[in-house]
Amino acid sequence: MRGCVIGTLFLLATEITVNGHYVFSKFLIDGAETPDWQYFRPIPEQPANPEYDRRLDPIYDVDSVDMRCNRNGSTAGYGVATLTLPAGQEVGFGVANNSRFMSLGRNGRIFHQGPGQAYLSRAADGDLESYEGDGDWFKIGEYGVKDATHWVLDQHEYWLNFTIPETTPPGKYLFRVEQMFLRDPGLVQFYISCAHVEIFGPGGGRPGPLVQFPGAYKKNDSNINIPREHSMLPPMNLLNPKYVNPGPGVWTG
Ligand SMILES: *[C@@H]1O[C@H](CO)[C@@H](O)[C@H](O)[C@H]1NC(C)=O
Ligand SMILES: *[C@@H]1O[C@H](CO)[C@@H](O)[C@H](O)[C@H]1NC(C)=O
Ligand SMILES: *[C@@H]1O[C@H](CO)[C@@H](O)[C@H](O)[C@H]1NC(C)=O
Ligand SMILES: *[C@@H]1O[C@H](CO)[C@@H](O)[C@H](O)[C@H]1NC(C)=O
Ligand SMILES: [Cu+2]
Repeated sequence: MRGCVIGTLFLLATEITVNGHYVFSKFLIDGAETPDWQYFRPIPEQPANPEYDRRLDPIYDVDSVDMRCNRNGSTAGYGVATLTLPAGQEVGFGVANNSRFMSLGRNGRIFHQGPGQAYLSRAADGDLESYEGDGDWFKIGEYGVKDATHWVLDQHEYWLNFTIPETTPPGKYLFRVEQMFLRDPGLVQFYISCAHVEIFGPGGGRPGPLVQFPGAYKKNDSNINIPREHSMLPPMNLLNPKYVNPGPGVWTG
């Protein structure tokens, strides 16, 4: 009997952990989904675990190089395909549908509500596969606060959408999506992925402000080191003071 109870508790705990995480791996372009990982830098499944896919784990350390493109992502560009996109295109970021956990019924969704943003960084020499993301990044969109108790990005959405600014200089870019679960100070979860895109269009814009990863965020920033009653749990108080997404302002082209 005791074993049974412990077993049940263990299963519950495991489910909560497994359920709550996700990883961005595909685009939605004009209603069509791209295959998981085709244009996204892979994340090592380390150590391999048949019960749980560790690629779903978020990044916690804002000072880590993994803030660029997830675990080992800055050097994971080899063999990743590049998606050609016109400036002005709207693009959705979606999370992997991990069939191993289908029974839990929440796969393919962005499980946590919270802030989200997207950044671009150009591969200066045009070689995206070897680009480590150590150059400049600019923000092209963000999802913030809707009202005192709601985020614009609600729980269990499928797609996080951004529009590539019309005057983005043509070229090859890392396209970085980032979504946050403001769980507790020091335990903020960052869901980050980088995709390879080539943008074409008239250009002419001067993107900015420019930031680097790591560096753009600090552990003690008020939008990262934030008490739960001002972020995720009642009374939330998202407007008092108003939550401001981390990083630079949005460049709209
Ligand atoms: C990821 O990077 C870490 C630290 O550099 C390294 O120890 C590890 O072997 C890498 N893992 C893979 C699968 O490349
Ligand atoms: C996820 O994959 C399973 C198995 O391939 C499929 O039945 C299901 O419809 C998919 N769900 C979504 C949201 O794509
Ligand atoms: C993103 O766009 C898709 C397709 O138009 C839509 O279904 C979805 O609700 C949008 N996501 C958000 C968070 O608004
Ligand atoms: C961050 O805040 C903690 C707690 O207030 C403090 O101990 C620490 O020195 C701060 N770190 C930095 C880098 O400011
Ligand atoms: Cu989670």
